[in-house]
Amino acid sequence: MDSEWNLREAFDFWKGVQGSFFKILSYLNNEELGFEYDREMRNLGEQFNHVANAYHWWLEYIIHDGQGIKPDLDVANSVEEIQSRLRRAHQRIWDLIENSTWDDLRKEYEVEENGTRKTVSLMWILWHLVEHDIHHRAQIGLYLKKKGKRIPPEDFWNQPVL
Ligand code: NI
Repeated sequence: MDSEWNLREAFDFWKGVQGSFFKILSYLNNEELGFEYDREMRNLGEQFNHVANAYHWWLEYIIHDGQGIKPDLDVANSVEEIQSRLRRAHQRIWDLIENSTWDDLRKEYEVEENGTRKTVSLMWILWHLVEHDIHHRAQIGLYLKKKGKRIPPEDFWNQPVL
């Protein structure tokens, strides 16, 4: 594709979405990570863990980026450790983006969903992860609202910290 932008610039907005998880965490203590919305949903700490694990799942098992990091099966229960897990997951996706070209976005990967195999492009996977981040960030917002925990809006939305 003929463009003066590189992929990192094109996905730059994502840095803000990722950064907002760090900002939100900076207002939380370890005890608050146990907040629940209801019994059927992950608690607040598990939400953050799940967000980081999604990156590793796609990069390790589908894209095979060669970094050899599996999703963390144990749940980190401290703000600091969750931030460190998120930082590692984010770095991994930016490593991939930095090393990819526009043409690489068309690369195809096989995934299995409910017993059905389907093919998705790298572009699809990247957008899916962006969508996944935003979906869970919104859920996190609901937990915080339910618990009366206030985070300034400017620190909830799209603050790059990396
Ligand atoms: Ni999810």
